[in-house]
Amino acid sequence: GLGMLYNAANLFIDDHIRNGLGEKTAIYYRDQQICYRELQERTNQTGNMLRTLGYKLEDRIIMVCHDSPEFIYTFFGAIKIGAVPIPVNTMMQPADYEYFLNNSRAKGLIIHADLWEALQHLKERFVFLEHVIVIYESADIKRGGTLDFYRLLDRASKELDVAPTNKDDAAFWLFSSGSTGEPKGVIHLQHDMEYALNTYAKQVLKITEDDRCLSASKLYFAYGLGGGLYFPLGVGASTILVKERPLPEMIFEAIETYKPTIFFGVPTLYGAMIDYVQKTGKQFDLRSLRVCVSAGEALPPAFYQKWKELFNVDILDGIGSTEALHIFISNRLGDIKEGSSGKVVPGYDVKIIDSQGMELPPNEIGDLVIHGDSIAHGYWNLHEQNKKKFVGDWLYIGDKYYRDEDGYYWYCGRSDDMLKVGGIWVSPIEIENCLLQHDDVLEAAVVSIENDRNLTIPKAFVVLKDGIEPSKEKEEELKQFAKQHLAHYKHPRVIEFIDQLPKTATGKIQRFKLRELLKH
Ligand code: 3SK
Repeated sequence: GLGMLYNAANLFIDDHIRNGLGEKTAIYYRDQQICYRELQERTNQTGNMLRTLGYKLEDRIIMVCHDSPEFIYTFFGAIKIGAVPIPVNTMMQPADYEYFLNNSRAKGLIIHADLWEALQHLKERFVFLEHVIVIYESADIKRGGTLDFYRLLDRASKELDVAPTNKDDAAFWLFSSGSTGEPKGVIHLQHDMEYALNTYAKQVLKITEDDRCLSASKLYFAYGLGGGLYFPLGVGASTILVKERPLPEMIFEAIETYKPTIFFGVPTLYGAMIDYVQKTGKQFDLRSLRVCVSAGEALPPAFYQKWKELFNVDILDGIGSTEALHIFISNRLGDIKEGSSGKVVPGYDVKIIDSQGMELPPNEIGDLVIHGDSIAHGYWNLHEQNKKKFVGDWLYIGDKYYRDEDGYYWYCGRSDDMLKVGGIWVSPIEIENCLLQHDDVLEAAVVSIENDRNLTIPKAFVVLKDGIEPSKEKEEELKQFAKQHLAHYKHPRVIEFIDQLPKTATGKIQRFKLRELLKH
């Protein structure tokens, strides 16, 4: 009656103990080395803690966690009891967490103490929330009205019976930013991580038990979740976790200290790391790396070349999506076409289609659609958007692409207005809404532009209210305002004042016209 049982926690943790890897280091974190046996025990304790609190199959738990061992205990502890963890971005504003909690109707929130500090005043607004479980570090001051993660964990059993899930049960969600400005809950199933592991990680990266992975992209992003969590754990390898924001110096230091073999970054970071070396003249030893990975946006060929010149290691550029879970088109070791996203990853099918859905021949630009078994079940509670995005077997990525005669894919821009900054989706509407809160702003429209290094940055066109004069000072003031009210990476780097915005008859802003304006 229960069908074929399948639970991702078995594959990514328990099987390694059965296979004799219990004492092997699974996680490097600061001065700690956590072996697979300890990882299993802590994961089991987390599952038991949640079960004792009443969590059952399908109960959702929002995780606002730094990249740390507790992230992994919580993620797999919840999955093992059939509950559904939802890791979210730790850089958001309080109102964003209110949205994540209420939209998902999560019963639980597991959160690091420093992040709870900024959020606790909104507690009354989290209408479905029953438990706040706070992860304290030694220096944190404890607060009342919440549960203490480690106090509960230490009381819980290290043995845990896995829930009777099957491969098509929901395992976890990730929130992906939407063009309406509202993030969408992407529901991933128990089998999705194994599929991405067996395709991209094993066949393109050729990951083995001997690898050590370091992901600068955080675990709450689909890209970081693979690189920093279920790729290494899927093959009994090790992951190196860094809690802090990924700045060049810190990443260089982490590579020299922990000696990863695979590094996952985004173009903006590769650019910043190259700059850092060129400006400071410092030298770093990155010889432990056998391959670097880039995703999030197209990697400028100059970065690939400079990185190779400085460190003698290749960067493999690829494209993935939160809905697809990980990378489905990628360059290969020994087969790199600079500037392209590479070729289709085994296990995925890709088509480039016109507006009628007809497949296009090589060198013609169209919409990218893909097929493969790591694709999400769908968006939570978004019936209309699901019909457009998940069409039969095909996932509409929302990017314009063409394929050359040799089978390499070339990125040509977004199909809609979303922008990707530093590899992270940003909705123009969110930035516009923020600017509109400023007393002097009448209208705003945001588009992406490329900076002098071909990286995407947000640019805002602003119409000022009557009587307010455009000036350099006003531009600076608006930028500061946006910085204060938005996650840092979202603020518009450039602001141009104009008299009016192009609009449709029904008053919708035509951002594509602004993009065209920029070309001339
Ligand atoms: O942005 C990407 O290319 C990507 C790669 C892997 C997983 C998820 C995403 C969004």
